[in-house]
Amino acid sequence: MRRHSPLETRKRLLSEKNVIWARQQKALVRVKRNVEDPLDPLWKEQWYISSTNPELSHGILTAWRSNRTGRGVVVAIIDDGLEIDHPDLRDNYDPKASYDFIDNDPIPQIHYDSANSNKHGTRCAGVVAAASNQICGIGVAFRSRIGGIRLLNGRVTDITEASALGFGLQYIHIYLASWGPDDNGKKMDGPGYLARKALRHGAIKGRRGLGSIYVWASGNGRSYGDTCSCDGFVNSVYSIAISSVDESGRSPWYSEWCASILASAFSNSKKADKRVISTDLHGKCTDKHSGTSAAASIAAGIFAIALEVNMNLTWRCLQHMVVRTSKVISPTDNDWVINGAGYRVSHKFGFGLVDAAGLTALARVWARVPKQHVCVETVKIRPQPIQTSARHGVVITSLGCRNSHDEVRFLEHVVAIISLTSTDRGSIRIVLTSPMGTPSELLHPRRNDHSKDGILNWPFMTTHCWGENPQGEWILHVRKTVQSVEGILQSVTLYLYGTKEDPKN
Ligand SMILES: [Ca+2]
Ligand SMILES: [Ca+2]
Ligand SMILES: [Ca+2]
Repeated sequence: MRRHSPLETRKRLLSEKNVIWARQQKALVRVKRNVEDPLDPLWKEQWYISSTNPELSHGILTAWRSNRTGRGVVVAIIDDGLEIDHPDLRDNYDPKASYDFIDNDPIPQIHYDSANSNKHGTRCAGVVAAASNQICGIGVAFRSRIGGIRLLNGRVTDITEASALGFGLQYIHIYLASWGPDDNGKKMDGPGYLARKALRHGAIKGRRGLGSIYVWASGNGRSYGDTCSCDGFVNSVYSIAISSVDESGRSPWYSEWCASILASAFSNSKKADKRVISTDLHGKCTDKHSGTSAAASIAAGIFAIALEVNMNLTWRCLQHMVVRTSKVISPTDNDWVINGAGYRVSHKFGFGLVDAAGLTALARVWARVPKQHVCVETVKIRPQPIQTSARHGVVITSLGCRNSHDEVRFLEHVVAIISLTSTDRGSIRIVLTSPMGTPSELLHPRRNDHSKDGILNWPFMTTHCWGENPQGEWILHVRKTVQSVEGILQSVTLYLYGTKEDPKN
């Protein structure tokens, strides 16, 4: 049989009365859009970026594939300084985002000593913004700009901390802070009067009213029995507290737990080969960055990527998006609960592993959240002895300030300001249960804390009621774990942050 040419075939087909269209099909060139593997020599060890297991991944490669790498976003590391001439940092170093609050000069260059004790800020910076080149590894947001705000390694006062937290509010987008009170499991400490004001001022006035983003490491003191609910920086509604997850999705031995953690990010575990790659002093690289500092640095890089997608996100938009998109890890861990708004949340992980792919997808379509309201419930309680069993919790009935201009129907953060006396503070446990039945452990017993100072107006914050309706009975259980300890619960005030309108996007 004679073969017809394609042209003849087409003509014959078109001559048939039932054929309206005919074309010869050709093979087209279509190339998969793979990200070229970075050339940085330590890239092959950057498991926390390159993981493609969908259940255990930050989704950073997905964001990179859509060309989101932090371009145009400025991140400042508030720490012990920065090796500003490090070959893997200098291209992204931004002097306008930098200041030295120890020596009061504009250059945050670290001070060297024989122990290399001031390497922390340089290591955090590399995780965020080490350049894409043939040196060390690559940062999560490798096209963001990085500043150093030198604060540690010297006498720090409230006014210095406040100045650092308020530096460059209209220029810097994200501040990364991986420090705080000693994680020895004894301290109950946080920002002083001025630093508290600075955090609030940054959230309200920073980024021309969109609000500065403060990313905070949750703390490394769990082996000392410490909890991040005793760290006032972590407890602040204006900071995003990040805890650690190891490569298998578990909470590592050092990572503190508390109800104010918003989300988590990868960091080291017991296995020596699973640490975080970064820049180190003297132009070197390190594969030993670790702890919740490394996790918070990864999160700050991911937030820089999200801001590149949408520079109009407010500080609250970003928190809502983290709640919405973070991934449940270790799903069988028995600390996860499903709150009244349907979110899974945990004292170890917050809402889960920060997801760059989810955040960038949501950032494209996100509509700004409604105005924030704060409904304050001042409770009249008779001072009452703290018992080992707390059959009678304190009941706080809230209408969510219904029909007032403070009305809250969709919660964001909840803060319980509590005062109590105790002959041994470390034996106190405090649990707040929301009207929709979600328990937040506001304080767990700490074996090293034998303070007799009690607790005076401490703001315990929980993220766990996010999205719930606050109307109904809140129940506060304060217990002691040791019979001989004496204590009296003196006062409780609830601050219910949220919106009257549904913030669903
Ligand atoms: Ca200096
Ligand atoms: Ca590099
Ligand atoms: Ca701590």
